[in-house]
Amino acid sequence: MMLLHGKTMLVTGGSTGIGRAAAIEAARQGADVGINYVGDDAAADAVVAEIQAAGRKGFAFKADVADRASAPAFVARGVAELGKVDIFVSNAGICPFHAFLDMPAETFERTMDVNLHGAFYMVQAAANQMVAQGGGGAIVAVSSISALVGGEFQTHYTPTKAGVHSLMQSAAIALGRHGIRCNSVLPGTILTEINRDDLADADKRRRMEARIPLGRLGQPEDLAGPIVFLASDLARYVTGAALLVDGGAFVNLQ
Ligand code: NAD
Ligand code: RM4
Repeated sequence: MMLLHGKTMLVTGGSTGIGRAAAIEAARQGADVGINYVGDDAAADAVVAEIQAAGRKGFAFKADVADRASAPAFVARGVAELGKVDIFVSNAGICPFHAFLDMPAETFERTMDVNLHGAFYMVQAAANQMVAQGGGGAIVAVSSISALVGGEFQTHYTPTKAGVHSLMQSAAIALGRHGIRCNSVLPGTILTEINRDDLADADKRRRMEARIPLGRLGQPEDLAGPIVFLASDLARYVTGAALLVDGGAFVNLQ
């Protein structure tokens, strides 16, 4: 059984990491998929090629989610290419690790603009399209375990992830009457570009691994199943929920 047969999905930050894995799995599960990204065009083209190899339609849309105009533009492109928007995955994010006391204002504000403001406008644009279509929909935001716990070098980042988690809770209420479900996934530490430098510190990496009951850091593909599940009709009565996908790290106090 294909969980997303006949559906269309848009995902921000779909060229690498978690967004890439979600886009490819969604295509394997029967969805046509459009990705948004910044940076490396070849990486985005490769994801589109994998979507097409799964027999689905795919396209890539290069735009900075911090630019408010990118949100209606991405959704309009999705409608033009795929006909409708059934599923929206708000995933694009950055984490430029930095100490708190001398955090440059630009670093704080850029992180807020991309991770939180970008998510807000993207989700709002997708929701308006879903309401206009009239057939409901599913929105999944990639929040983080960092919505629930802090990080010494993440004082700019963790509030954005708490904000995204909260955005899904409030949007679930605002959009329930339209049959649009809103949920978040809370990944633990997943090996991607976002933390490649941070985890190059062998001591820190060992410390992170030691906290995880399942005994390893995550891979982007570990998020694909949970995102597809929340997007699918199997989760038809799930809204306003947050799913930790962290190998058990959060609950491991002692
Ligand atoms: P990644 O760096 O591999 O992927 C980031 C993606 O977002 C890329 O496709 C990139 O092009 C895109 N992107 C970055 N800035 C953008 C912008 N301004 N506009 C549009 N696209 C932009 O990292 P990842 O780990 O896959 O991160 C994806 C999401 O997962 C982020 O929101 C991150 O906070 C979240 N997350 C990651 C982890 C982890 O440990 N890797 C844990 C919890 C949550
Ligand atoms: C996550 C979590 C991880 C970190 C990434 C960048 O939300 O905090 O530990 O590596 O962000």
